Amino acid sequence: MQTILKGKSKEVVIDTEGPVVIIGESINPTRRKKLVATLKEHNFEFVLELARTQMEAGADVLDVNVGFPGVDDEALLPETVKAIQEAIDVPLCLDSPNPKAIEAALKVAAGKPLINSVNGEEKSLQAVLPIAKEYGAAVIGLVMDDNGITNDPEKRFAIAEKILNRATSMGIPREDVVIDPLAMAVSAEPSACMVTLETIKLVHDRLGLNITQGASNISFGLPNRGDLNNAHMAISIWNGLTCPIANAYKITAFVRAMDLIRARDDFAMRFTEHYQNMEALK
Ligand code: THG
Repeated sequence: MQTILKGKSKEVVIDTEGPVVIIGESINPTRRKKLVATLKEHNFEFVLELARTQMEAGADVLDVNVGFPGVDDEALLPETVKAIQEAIDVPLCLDSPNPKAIEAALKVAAGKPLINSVNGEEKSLQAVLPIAKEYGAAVIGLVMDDNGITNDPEKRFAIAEKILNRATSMGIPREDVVIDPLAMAVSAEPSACMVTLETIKLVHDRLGLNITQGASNISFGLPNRGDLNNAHMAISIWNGLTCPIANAYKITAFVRAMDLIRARDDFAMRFTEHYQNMEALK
């Protein structure tokens, strides 16, 4: 299954049979005071710096989230999208809980973006899927619904299937639905990782869709987050995760290793190239 995203001209293929695609996470105001301060001034220099750093470090797609208290994201998200795509040819992942902000961004976005996100709630399905259809965008489906978040992988799977069926019934191609199994803090819920890993397996085996997840959510509140994230990432990829939302700076070397081990990087070309790129940047 191939989900094809596009920037101005650059095409990125998320392929269930191919190497891992990295959706760079760093354009997100969480813990980034400078990003909030510069966005408030409509100064996009720092956004571009974050974007370029993610690309150099191996990101294929950039997640763009400009959510902070008091923001008018219906104005700021499209402005930010324009600023990035005028400078960099990259497909974007438009990250907002506000369907109006997503639509405003789709109006100005180049190519074919990925909407982040829709979920199984009736209100969300009705607001977001028609927009995805109208603009020809791909969409991430979060496996939660009007009953909230369940810890039963079969129930999470059922929500993924519901989102897929609603999307295809509206004419959205099935390959343009990417499922997020909802990675959450294992410090708060002992079964958090197991539920997510099992959900990935069910979605991969029964639906064959591409799968994303926040790569650092599970380690929230714990020390040594890198090792924990990587252990979870290895099993996630093995079970069918294809396009994590992650800090490329921290994850690329690891996913290149996973691709090499899984025979998705002949003669270690990409593994070696990444190492050389990082040496050159030192
Ligand atoms: N699923 C989907 N979308 C998402 C998430 C998800 N979007 C937001 C988030 N989760 C993924 N994006 C980020 C962006 C920034 C940070 C984490 C996730 C972040 N994390 C560090 C921290 O938590 O302290 C700080 C910086 C760092 O270590 O690099 O900044 O799950 N569909």
